[in-house]
Amino acid sequence: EDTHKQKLTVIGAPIEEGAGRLGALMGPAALRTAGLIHMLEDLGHPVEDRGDLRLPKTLPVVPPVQGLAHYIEKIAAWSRMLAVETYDAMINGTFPVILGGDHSLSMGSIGGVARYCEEHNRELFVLWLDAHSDFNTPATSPSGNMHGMSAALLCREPGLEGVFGDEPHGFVKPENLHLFGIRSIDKTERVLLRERGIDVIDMRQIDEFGVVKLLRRIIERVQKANGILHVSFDVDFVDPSFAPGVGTTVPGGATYREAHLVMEMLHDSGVVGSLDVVELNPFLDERGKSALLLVDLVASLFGRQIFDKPTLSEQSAAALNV
Ligand code: Z70
Ligand code: MN
Ligand code: MN
Ligand code: MN
Repeated sequence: EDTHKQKLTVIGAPIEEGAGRLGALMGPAALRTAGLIHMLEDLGHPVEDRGDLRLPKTLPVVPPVQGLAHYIEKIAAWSRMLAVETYDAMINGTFPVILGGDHSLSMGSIGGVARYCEEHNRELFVLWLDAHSDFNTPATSPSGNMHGMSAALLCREPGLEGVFGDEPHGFVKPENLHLFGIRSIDKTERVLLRERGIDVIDMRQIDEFGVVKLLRRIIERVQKANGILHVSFDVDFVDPSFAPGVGTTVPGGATYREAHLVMEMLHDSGVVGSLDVVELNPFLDERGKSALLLVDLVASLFGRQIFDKPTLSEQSAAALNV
């Protein structure tokens, strides 16, 4: 989980059926065009690029759900495939980086990471950087779009068992899920989040306390448990003025510097073991702006610094009383 020069397995997941509009399919291609792989190598990480995965010709049969879950057969196929890929990457001692693709892919990517953690007795924590809480089920979802259901599935909410069927995957303990940057929650979704006691760090809290204090608390939890932190980065975590290339823009997101600071702190923490980069929609982007920002943010997560000293010296910190 040390993000310092660890070997990375990059997996492209061109999936868009989980989102309400088309275009996220082009996400992996845009991230590659923006220089993601070269950036990772320049930072000193050996990279195994598995390329972009493709759906199998035959999709799994999924029993009908109660409610709405569009394209569940395709989402199920992707989930099963991705869970195998991230599990294998971790078994091989590498750090899986999944390039989306819409956020439904996290059912699979985290499903595989969680399976690894369960089998190796490691406590899994998830940091969900997003404007949305993605905690709908087919019964509560107003849209039926499955990218709004991935966090719920991972926390064992009922109604989505057919996604994995009998295929191997793990779960996330609801108390280990940290939603961060949230500013859009559906009515029934809110009820579910409260009932399950999910940690929802919304933009109001970020305004009031700042990302540093709020994120430190999460990082310290993971460190104390000697856990592994999966980071699921939805582009709409960032304010649309900096990252317009997303299907659903929600104003009032993280600033350019807040987003970088989060990634820089995550790097320094040494606890991150896997990463999703999701919801980039190059069709809606402005001259590659969002793709380029994402590459820079991922660079911060993997150790790029503005200057040698990432934090204040002890002396300066004492002088500033921080
Ligand atoms: C809404 C739903 C969502 C992302 C939109 C929106 C979900 N809560 N997630 N864009 N990334 O349809 O469930
Ligand atoms: Mn999302
Ligand atoms: Mn979102
Ligand atoms: Mn199952």
